[in-house]
Amino acid sequence: METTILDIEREALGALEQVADRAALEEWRVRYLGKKSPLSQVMRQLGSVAAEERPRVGEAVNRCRDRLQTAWETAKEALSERLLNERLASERVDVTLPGRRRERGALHPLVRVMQEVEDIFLGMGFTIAEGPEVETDEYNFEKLNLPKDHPARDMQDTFYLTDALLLRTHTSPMQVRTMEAMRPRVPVKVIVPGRVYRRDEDDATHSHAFNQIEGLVVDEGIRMSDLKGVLEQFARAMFGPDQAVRLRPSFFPFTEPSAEVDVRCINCGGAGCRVCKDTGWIEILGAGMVHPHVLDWAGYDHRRYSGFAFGMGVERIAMLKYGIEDIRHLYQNDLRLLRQFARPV
Ligand code: FA5
Repeated sequence: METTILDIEREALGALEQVADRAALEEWRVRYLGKKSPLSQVMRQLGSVAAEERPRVGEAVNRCRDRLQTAWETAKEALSERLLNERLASERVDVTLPGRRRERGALHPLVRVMQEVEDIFLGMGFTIAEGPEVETDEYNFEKLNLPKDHPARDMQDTFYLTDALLLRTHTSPMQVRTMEAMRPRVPVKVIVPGRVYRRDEDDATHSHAFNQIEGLVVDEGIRMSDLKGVLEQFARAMFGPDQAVRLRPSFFPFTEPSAEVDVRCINCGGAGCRVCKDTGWIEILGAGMVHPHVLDWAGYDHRRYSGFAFGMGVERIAMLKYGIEDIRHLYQNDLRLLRQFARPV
């Protein structure tokens, strides 16, 4: 009987050495320490052992069970430690590994220029408004003194959705919308950035979809010299402190008098070059004093109030500022162009 116990112990300890994971360990425990284990069977047979032998055999079984129990506990701890070490090793972070480089985005040059223009006008006390790109004929033309069949409409032929709805050809409808929303309060002092559309043939300086920034100031006593002063201030902030500005007489049905505004050619400084077509000047915007009709229709009596307005092409400003010779470069998303502007946002 006692040799059987020793065999059981040897076999159990041998099997314990083979245990490699928690499931096997549990299996081992059930098999050698459970109710149906060989040791329990020996205990059950104790009745058939001679009475004087019984205490010794019983004791031997108990000692054997104690040793197996201790061996199991030791194995369990060793296994836990091994599994933990394996996990630590497999999940170790190698801090010497170089990090993954993140591609850094940048503002598109047009967005950058828009923000610069906005900042300059915010600094002069303007607020920013936005208007709809799908506009009514009424606001895009009629309320701007451009009745149906007015020949000046041809200068801004566009994409019509219905007879009365179109993609706006300029941001000027927002002059009217802003005044209607503000009346009778003054001063009105707002800029309006936004996308506009025209049936222009695309070429180096024209696009069928482009961006404008409208400006409008209405108050008592606003004069042409205020317009010139604001635009000079803008040109110097945008292009440099010595930048000169020139107003050329022009025509817009919604301003009277009207002007086109040129800046001294950034490329040649006024000497004459290909960029300025040898004139020494480059046009950046249209402007003028708000026409009395437009003021009256929008709810500001022209006998009391006056105002100026301007509308600049954002692409043209960006091209001038950054020496981009073809407007189409701004829309093609060629990374070689965009990377040049990849300063941190
Ligand atoms: C206008 O759009 C007037 N609404 C401007 C205005 C506002 C006048 C307020 C008076 C008072 P014009 O069509 O000239 O004007 O366009 C204004 C500017 O938009 C131009 O100076 C030019 O910089 C830009 N521009 C015009 N057409 C295009 C085009 N097809 N592609 C890119 N830029 C353009």
